[in-house]
Amino acid sequence: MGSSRLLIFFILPILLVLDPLAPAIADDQNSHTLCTERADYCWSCSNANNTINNGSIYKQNLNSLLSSFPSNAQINSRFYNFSLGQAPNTGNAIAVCRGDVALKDCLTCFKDSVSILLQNCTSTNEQEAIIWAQRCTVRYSTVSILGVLEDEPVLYLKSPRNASNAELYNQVLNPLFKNLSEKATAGNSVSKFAAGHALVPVTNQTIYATVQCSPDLDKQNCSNCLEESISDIRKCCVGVEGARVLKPSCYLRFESNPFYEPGADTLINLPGEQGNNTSGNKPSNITTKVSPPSFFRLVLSLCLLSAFAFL
Ligand SMILES: *[C@@H]1O[C@H](CO)[C@@H](O)[C@H](O)[C@H]1NC(C)=O
Ligand SMILES: *[C@@H]1O[C@H](CO)[C@@H](O)[C@H](O)[C@H]1NC(C)=O
Ligand SMILES: *[C@@H]1O[C@H](CO)[C@@H](O)[C@H](O)[C@H]1NC(C)=O
Ligand SMILES: *[C@@H]1O[C@H](CO)[C@@H](O)[C@H](O)[C@H]1NC(C)=O
Ligand SMILES: *[C@@H]1O[C@H](CO)[C@@H](O)[C@H](O)[C@H]1NC(C)=O
Ligand SMILES: *[C@@H]1O[C@H](CO)[C@@H](O)[C@H](O)[C@H]1NC(C)=O
Ligand SMILES: *[C@@H]1O[C@H](CO)[C@@H](O)[C@H](O)[C@H]1NC(C)=O
Ligand SMILES: *[C@@H]1O[C@H](CO)[C@@H](O)[C@H](O)[C@H]1NC(C)=O
Ligand SMILES: *[C@@H]1O[C@H](CO)[C@@H](O)[C@H](O)[C@H]1NC(C)=O
Ligand SMILES: *[C@@H]1O[C@H](CO)[C@@H](O)[C@H](O)[C@H]1NC(C)=O
Ligand SMILES: CC(=O)N[C@H]1CO[C@H](CO)[C@@H](O)[C@@H]1O
Repeated sequence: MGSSRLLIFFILPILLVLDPLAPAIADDQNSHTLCTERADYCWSCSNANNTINNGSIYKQNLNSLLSSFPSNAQINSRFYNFSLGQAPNTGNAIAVCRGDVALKDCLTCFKDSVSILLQNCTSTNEQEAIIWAQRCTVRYSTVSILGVLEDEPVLYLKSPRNASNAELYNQVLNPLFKNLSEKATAGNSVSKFAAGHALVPVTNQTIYATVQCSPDLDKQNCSNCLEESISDIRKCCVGVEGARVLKPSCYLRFESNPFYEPGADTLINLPGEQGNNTSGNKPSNITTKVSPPSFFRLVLSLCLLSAFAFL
């Protein structure tokens, strides 16, 4: 119930073009999304004028919650959920590390992410926030978020570089992500992650990709979240060499260079007909239509270096 109310403030699909020529940062009245250079960290804080709870008590709970975690205590998992305080002022948080990242690096990522949230989402009106780091995700809310499918806000990050043969490139993306999604979805309650690469026929390019669900999601919701994100690529990111679709419950990413730990890599052999352009996935014709305006309430660009960031 509370969550549907909060949803109002979180319906913002956002497109970030990693474009050095577009030095604009946009804000919405109800939430704002910002990225660091090279999009190592992107975060979104909601800005609801709160009537549900006592903002200052909630903020106190949240600050204690986030400050106490991650502690120097042993870190033995890539997934944490924690809550503090009494309803309706409870702070609920979830932290998920990318499935291939070493535990000690997860701790660093959690710490850095929490620090950015504490410094950047400071208003007592801010009831929910999420930060997507390259190696982990941390989010919090007044309402319980554990096991709940949440696909907003959405953030699309695009490489400024075009794929050299967009049609062939796109033909590979779909089956590659389908394969990885099945693997991630079949994961367990602490990890739903998959990484792998596939070869683009003829051009001999390699596409590296990862998918991940928040591991508290059940199989069906994980699958739904990823499926929708895969189809989002057609709306946001066709024809480019790399992109990320970032949501609270799941995310995916592809690049023309490896960006995950080598140990997590697998070669994904796509169905045999991939090289035959007469059958299988037809390339779509929307390669040049980058952002259908009706779909985005907000389009923003960042002043970022032209190189897409890897790790
Ligand atoms: C929030 O609501 C209060 C009372 O309803 C109002 O006085 C205040 O101006 C509002 N603040 C913002 C930022 O809208
Ligand atoms: C919130 O709690 C603080 C501390 O208990 C109190 O001073 C303040 O008046 C409360 N605010 C509202 C809007 O209830
Ligand atoms: C969430 O945290 C609670 C309290 O620490 C714990 O008991 C529970 O098992 C956790 N749930 C998951 C899915 O990790
Ligand atoms: C998926 O998530 C929704 C809430 O987000 C929850 O009600 C539902 O039980 C979950 N599972 C399935 C299979 O839909
Ligand atoms: C394709 O790429 C592989 C490794 O990236 C390389 O060994 C091979 O020679 C390339 N083949 C062609 C035809 O370019
Ligand atoms: C994914 O690809 C791997 C390697 O090519 C293959 O063994 C596996 O069966 C595929 N999984 C699915 C669900 O297609
Ligand atoms: C690809 O097409 C050729 C002829 O165009 C056919 O001989 C071959 O069997 C096809 N390969 C697959 C995997 O369908
Ligand atoms: C796809 O078809 C075109 C012409 O229709 C041909 O030039 C090209 O080599 C084919 N590609 C593959 C991978 O078979
Ligand atoms: C795709 O584009 C090509 C040329 O740009 C055109 O001939 C073809 O009819 C288009 N296909 C569809 C389904 O729109
Ligand atoms: C990439 O492709 C789009 C549309 O096809 C074009 O507008 C843009 O200039 C291209 N960018 C580069 C860097 O080639
Ligand atoms: C926009 C903004 O407030 N950015 C700040 C976020 O927090 C970092 C420190 O973690 C500051 O350096 C930024 O200025």
